[in-house]
Amino acid sequence: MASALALVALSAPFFRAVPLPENSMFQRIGAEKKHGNPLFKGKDFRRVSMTVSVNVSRFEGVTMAPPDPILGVSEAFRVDTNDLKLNLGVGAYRTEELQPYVLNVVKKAEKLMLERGENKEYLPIEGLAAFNKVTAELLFGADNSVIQEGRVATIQGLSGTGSLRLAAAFIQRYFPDAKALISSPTWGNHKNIFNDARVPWSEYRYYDPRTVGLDFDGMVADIKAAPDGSFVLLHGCAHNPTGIDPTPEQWEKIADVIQEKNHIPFFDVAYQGFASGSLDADAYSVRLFVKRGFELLVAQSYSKNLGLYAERIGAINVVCSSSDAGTRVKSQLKRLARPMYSNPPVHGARIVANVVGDPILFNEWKQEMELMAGRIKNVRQRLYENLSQKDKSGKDWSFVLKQIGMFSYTGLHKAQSDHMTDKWHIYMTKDGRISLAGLSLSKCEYLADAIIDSFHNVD
Ligand code: KET
Repeated sequence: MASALALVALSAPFFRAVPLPENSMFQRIGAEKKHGNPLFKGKDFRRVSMTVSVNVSRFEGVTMAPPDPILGVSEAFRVDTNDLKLNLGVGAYRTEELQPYVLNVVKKAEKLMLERGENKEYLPIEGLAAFNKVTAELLFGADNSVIQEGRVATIQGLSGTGSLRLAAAFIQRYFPDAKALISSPTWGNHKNIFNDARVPWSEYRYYDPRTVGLDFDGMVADIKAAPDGSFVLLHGCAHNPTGIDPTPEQWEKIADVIQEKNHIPFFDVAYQGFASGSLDADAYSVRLFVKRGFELLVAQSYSKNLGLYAERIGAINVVCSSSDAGTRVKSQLKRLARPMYSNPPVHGARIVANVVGDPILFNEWKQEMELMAGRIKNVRQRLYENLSQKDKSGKDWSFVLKQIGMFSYTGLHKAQSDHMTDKWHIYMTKDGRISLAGLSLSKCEYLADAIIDSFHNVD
């Protein structure tokens, strides 16, 4: 058992028999007392502290946490020394050379920021005003009546995750009897977020393995069966992990049933611009619900579309039926944020405000995003061609082309996904998801061989 240092407080009488070394903590404390340190004045100073070596950790009861199903994959990838290794676990964009990519518009915005010599003062609890303004406009459209009428409560969050977590805390506090509904499957962290915020959740059907498509009837039936007034978590676009989105007609029907049940839509928008390459097209679902008059929540992230993963920049927007309600909601979101992280970081917020708020940089961003989305579409196409040419079994791989966004949901089960890693050094999540953003054209053939082998040879 590892020995550890522990700080223990013990009563002085226990130490009578132990000779104190010169200069020990006790002697110094005693000396201070003798000379009348004002801190100890008038106190019976019988309890003292010392550092002792013990064999049993105070944290003995802490068990080992399992690795995170997504971020843990990157950790495992890092320690693999095989040259063929490929990280298709986390949804992070790489260049054709499989290197991380910092967008040119981000570099330009940072240069501007440096030239202006902006300070590092605390932001207000709700974040940078210029960021909050442009982020809501980007999402809803600047001319949307909810913005004009001041009905959106927007506060800067710690990227998508932090914004979702803050919204979950808000739900727990103001709707303690409400339940969240999440798709089956969904991004793994949604469950953690609601669990930690103590919001009960259940799943609605979403993915149909038989068609490798949307189980629309199941989805509608489950949303209908949920208790009235539930929060329905919806992926705004590029559903993670399946890459399958409802059609515009299906979105209308989903809105019908949510309205009928008095549920509250809660959108997670982590891929605006990444699904289709167009910021407006990818905001379709959110804007449709807003147009239909719903009060709703939207968490936003700039990790993927601006490549600001480590800056932790995003927002939570709550659309309310009146500006008065919006003001009150915002005040409560701030109240929740203050004891959690006090106020958000400024750097990423300034980058977004500069890029989205400047017409020239904004246009350059759109072009860069089209390039990124285009590269993903190219590898998707190439992977499909390699799979269909190489697999002689007649299996239909066309679902790869139908899915959108960063990911492909291969249909490989856990043992097959393990085989992908163990034999082929291809790192992916155990639900069979691969991030095409981490794939290059030159690696498609290797990946196709690995998928075909794992699919046909592992039960
Ligand atoms: N929502 C969804 C649907 C999502 O896929 C992610 C990230 C996030 C929110 C949060 O991202 P943030 O960086 O907090 O803004 N997904 C990728 C990374 C991760 O798991 O953290 C992923 O699925 O690989």
